[in-house]
Amino acid sequence: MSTIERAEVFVASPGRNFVTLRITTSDGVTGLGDATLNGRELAVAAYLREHVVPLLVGRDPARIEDTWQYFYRGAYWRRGPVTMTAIAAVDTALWDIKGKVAGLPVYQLLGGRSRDAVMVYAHASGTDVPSLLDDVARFRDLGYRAVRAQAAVPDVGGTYGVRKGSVYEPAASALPDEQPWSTEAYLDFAPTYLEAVRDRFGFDFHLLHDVHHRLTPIEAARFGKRVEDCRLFWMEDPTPAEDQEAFRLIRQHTTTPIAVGEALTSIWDVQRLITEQLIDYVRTTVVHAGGITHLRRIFDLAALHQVRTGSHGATDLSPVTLAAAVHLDVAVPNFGIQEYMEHAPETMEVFRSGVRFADGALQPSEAPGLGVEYDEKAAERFPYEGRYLPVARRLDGSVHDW
Ligand code: GCO
Ligand code: MG
Repeated sequence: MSTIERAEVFVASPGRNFVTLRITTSDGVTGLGDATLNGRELAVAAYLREHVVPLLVGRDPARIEDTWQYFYRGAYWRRGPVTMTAIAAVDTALWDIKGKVAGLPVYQLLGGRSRDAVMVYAHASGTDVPSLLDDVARFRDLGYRAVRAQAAVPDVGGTYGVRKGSVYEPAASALPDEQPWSTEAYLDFAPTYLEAVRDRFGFDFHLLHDVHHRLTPIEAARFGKRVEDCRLFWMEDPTPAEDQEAFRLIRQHTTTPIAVGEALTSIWDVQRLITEQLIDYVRTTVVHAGGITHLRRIFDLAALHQVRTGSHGATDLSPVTLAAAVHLDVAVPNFGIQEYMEHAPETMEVFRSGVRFADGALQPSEAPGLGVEYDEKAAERFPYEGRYLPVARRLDGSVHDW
């Protein structure tokens, strides 16, 4: 029987910080898992090194489900982003290995294709409305069929989602950047630029918007109602999702579709949202929600309740997560859309991925496994640098949800 011989944790910063797990079997087969938790990278690296790797060595790499149960139930302590990201890395690496052993791309192990391609949405942003419109035009010219639009709220610095350089990177400072927030200014301004996008480009493409957990349920309800004529594909994270019940109030007031879940880590965190149809798209991802095994379980629950998938895919999720996501996206019946931002060139030097973009959609690699290789030597050129996500404060100085 083949056994797990080695599991190595790599922490590097090619373009941004990534934590990567590589499992090697006694037959010399390797598998990769992403273990990146933005701004908390070393916590997951330590959890893996201290508490997971010693228990992995000697196990049967073919027993993916059993290994998942062992690290979830066997830890006694449940859920939480650090634990679930570590379990995800193990699970993803074992699917990669299973694919390589079988000589099949992972999507074939998941039941094969349900669709020909995976529609993605791009991130358009602007420091003002004209620059946002230029950015939307650029993505449409690149062939995207779905675009998310975010613009800086006038006179309120540091609005979420506005790109500074060519790559959007919120975790850019050694200590958390403190950014001001005004709900009143946002609620007055955001609907006007979404309308400006529709006025200029019409309705032949999908328009999305990320509220990024900033509103109360009744504010979110007002926002959703106000933008109904923009026919958004979704409004994302209108209110923080710890309180699943809060979404019922939003739902009672607006037909604007709702997407939630990028910061949630287990099926229990989205159970009511899904079973009571309080959302339309579930944004949990491979890396933060326990890997391919657990995410598929969430997606299957979602399918029963006509909730579709819309996995998180910002650049703080490594190309290993993107590859795994695209294998799932192409296979599950209830796929909705996949978030996609191009990684920095340094990132792609270290992660050689077979995922391909064409006509506003992604294709999984046809190579056995996930189709991603990690270049350890190249990664050595990019040492880890501590970086935090920003913190938001209301204009009176109190802390708000970022
Ligand atoms: C998105 C997300 C990201 C997150 C980031 C946090 O919709 O893409 O909201 O931009 O803020 O991934 O690490
Ligand atoms: Mg988001």
